[in-house]
Amino acid sequence: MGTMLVTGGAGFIGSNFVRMACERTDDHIVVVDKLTYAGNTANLGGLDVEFVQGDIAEPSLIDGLVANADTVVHFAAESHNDNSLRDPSSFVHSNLIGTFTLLEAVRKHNARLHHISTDEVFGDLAVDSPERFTETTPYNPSSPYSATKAGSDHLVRAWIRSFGIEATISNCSNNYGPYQHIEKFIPRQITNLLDGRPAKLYGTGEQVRDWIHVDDHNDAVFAILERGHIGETYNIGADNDHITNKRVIELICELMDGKFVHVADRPGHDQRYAMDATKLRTELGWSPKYTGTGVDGLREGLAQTIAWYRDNESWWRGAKEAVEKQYELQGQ
Ligand code: NAD
Ligand code: TDX
Repeated sequence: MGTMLVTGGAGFIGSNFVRMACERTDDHIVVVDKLTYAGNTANLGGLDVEFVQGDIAEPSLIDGLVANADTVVHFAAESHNDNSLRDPSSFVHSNLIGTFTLLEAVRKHNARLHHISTDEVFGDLAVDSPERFTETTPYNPSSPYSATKAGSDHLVRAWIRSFGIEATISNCSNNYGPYQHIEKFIPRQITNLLDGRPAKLYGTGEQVRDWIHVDDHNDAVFAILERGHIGETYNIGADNDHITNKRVIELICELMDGKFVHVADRPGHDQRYAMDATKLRTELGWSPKYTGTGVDGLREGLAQTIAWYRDNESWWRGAKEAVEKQYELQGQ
């Protein structure tokens, strides 16, 4: 039995990861999370983990936690593009300074690190492009969010090459599932419809996101932790790269018997993300559980996610008015 330190483990993907880790490993799990607006200890309710509230950019705190860890899984980040367009400073702090601080502790204490990143580091593709991002696609980020995530990936690679730290990186496409903050596309629409508001589609909605269920993402992270090669990067995606935002919102409206309206587009809106996860599938034998063809790749996972938000109104209710007020100011 070892000790696993999970940064950002009170957020959406991190808390789903911790829930999976409690089932899959005997490790003692320590979660460090700053509890920004996006972190919530209720996400870890009922789980047997040690929780430490703190900032990953705080060197003395992180040094002490990493000194006692065998493995570090690094989810902590500012994660919302729209927020990064309003105020990028917390993105530079958490995503760049935070990752740097963690890397220095990992280097000093020889811990095994897995760094969680995103498909957005590659920039975007044209909506009608048949291309997908591979692990060797050049970085070309668009927003302050994706630029700071790209920078954090570069830092991890530099620490692998220059200092020989034992690290892996994964770049995943858009996640959905339970415990996702209601500022994000899918839970925003579900909670709008539950509230009797219309769903809100940015611009024409022709953009494409390569949606993956959060459990499939985290299952891939486990595959990398267990069988991944040190120093390597793995793309994670579930081959849903043909479903437009409009089609997703139509499906949510169909499942919930609701309507949507068009609102102001996001400035600099990335058009299409598409991940080629061949390396992960062939080298590590991973495959997603939530699959299907066309929009059916999303139907089952969306129905489950809608049921979760319907059953857990107390989890999201408190944040709803303020989130919608902010979007309203942006014409969204
Ligand atoms: P989230 O915003 O729901 O959670 C982030 C968590 O990190 C929160 O609990 C927050 O309190 C914590 N945090 C932020 N800054 C911190 C700091 N300085 N110190 C300690 N804790 C801090 O985000 P998420 O959607 O769960 O994303 C998790 C990771 O996965 C991020 O690195 C993100 O870039 C990456 N990712 C997300 C997606 C997606 O679709 N959501 C896709 C690919 C990759
Ligand atoms: O109300 C909305 N209406 C809408 O049409 C919102 C909030 C979004 N959108 C559009 C914008 C995007 O094209 O939906 C798409 C998805 O938007 P987000 O949920 O904000 O995700 P995105 O910007 O694609 O980034 C997500 O995936 C990659 C995560 O938030 C990132 O953390 C991850 O790295």
